[in-house]
Amino acid sequence: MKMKIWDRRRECACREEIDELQRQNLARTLKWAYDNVAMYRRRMDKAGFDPTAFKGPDDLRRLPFTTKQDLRDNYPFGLFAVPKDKLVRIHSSSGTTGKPTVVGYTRRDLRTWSELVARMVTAAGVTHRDTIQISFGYGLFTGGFGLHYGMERVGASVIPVSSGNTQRQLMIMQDFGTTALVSTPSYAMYMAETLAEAGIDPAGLKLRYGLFGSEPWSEEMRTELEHKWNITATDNYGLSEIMGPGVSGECLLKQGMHLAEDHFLFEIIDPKTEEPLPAGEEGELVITTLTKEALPVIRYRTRDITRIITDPCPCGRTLYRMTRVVGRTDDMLIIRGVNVFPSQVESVLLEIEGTQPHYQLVVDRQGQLDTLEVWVEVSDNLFFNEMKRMHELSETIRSRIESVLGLNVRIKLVEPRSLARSEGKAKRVLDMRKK
Ligand code: DLL
Repeated sequence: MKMKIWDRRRECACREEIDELQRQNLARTLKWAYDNVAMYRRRMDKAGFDPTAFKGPDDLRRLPFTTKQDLRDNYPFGLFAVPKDKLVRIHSSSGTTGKPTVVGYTRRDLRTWSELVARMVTAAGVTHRDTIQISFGYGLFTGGFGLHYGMERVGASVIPVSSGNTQRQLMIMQDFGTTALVSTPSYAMYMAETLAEAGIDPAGLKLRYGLFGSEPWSEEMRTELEHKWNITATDNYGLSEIMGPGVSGECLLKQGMHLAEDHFLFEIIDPKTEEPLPAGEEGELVITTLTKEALPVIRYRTRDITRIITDPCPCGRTLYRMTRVVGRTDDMLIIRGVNVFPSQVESVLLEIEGTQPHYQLVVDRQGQLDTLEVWVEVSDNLFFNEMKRMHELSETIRSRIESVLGLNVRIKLVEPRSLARSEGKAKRVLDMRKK
């Protein structure tokens, strides 16, 4: 397979070059943050850290982490390193609890962002000949605009359809000849279902690629989406506090997401002890920005659980990769002492015939113990079929989850199309304990 590389010089740089670039930019960022952001100056002074004497990434470990709470505490612009007149864009997280987190970009930051998204989408197969349907929300969320400008940078024809109005999405896809769909995997699944209901054969569409991200999804979900849409689907990752989409993304070999190591420094820590973990171990991803002007961020705790792959990728890119994110530490469920992420349950469910990729996890508490009930939609034909097969299916799911995840859960099979569909990030967990 011949694959285009957007920025060969950077993406295929040798390790020494990347290390040196990181060291230089890290030194600059630490000084920049010290000189321009009161919180970082205070923290570095307290740690006895002199940014001008900085030697290399190992020194960084003496600095405390930055958290989402720090951004909230400095709401809205307290962590910005530039005066407001240097900002050319402001985004923000949805902020379902408390104040949202606000992020800003200078003109140069926006240029870097488009460049990194261009790199990421090129790795996922997109070229200037493609027609891109961006079904991420446009607005304060970084998904819509982030992908938009990166795709334009590549020279692709961008359709900024935004999320929602699923019927119209399909009409546009057919009439405009969309070749790549950009959305969350859960919304792509919902669209695929609407497609099937409308009796449209995906083989008749021009669609070739799906670039999915912004929420955890399993390898089994990828297989479903590729099959339902007749496409190649890749995963891409990012977060607004660091930049937005474009922090990492898969190439067409689909074996982990190449990290933009020339613009960010990645560490993996044990989320409990907060100690750095050796290369290759699974833990929480911590990111330091290396070139951001408006909002430099030092050792940001993403809460995302992943692993860094240092083996060379056959695509030729030398940038390290991260594995699919299993979930956020905040979304990890602890059920009778077993730690589990919704995406792990998803993997098991989707391997079982008769179930649909629509499910919800309901967590409750009985006495001191948390309980988990898995609601899963069954296929049309099965639902209207006899009870006996329903019981069998329910028992198959229960025992598979028990043997794979070591978790004893209750299964509730529900009618096709009865669970809520998502047009953005899916809400997989319904937590009754908080009610
Ligand atoms: O979701 C940025 C983005 C937009 C990435 C579009 C990719 C595509 P936030 O809304 O700030 O930003 O949410 C960031 O979403 O910390 C992860 O928990 C989760 N997340 C993002 N991408 C992935 C992914 C955008 N590929 C949070 N797999 C992150 C799993 C993801 N989780």
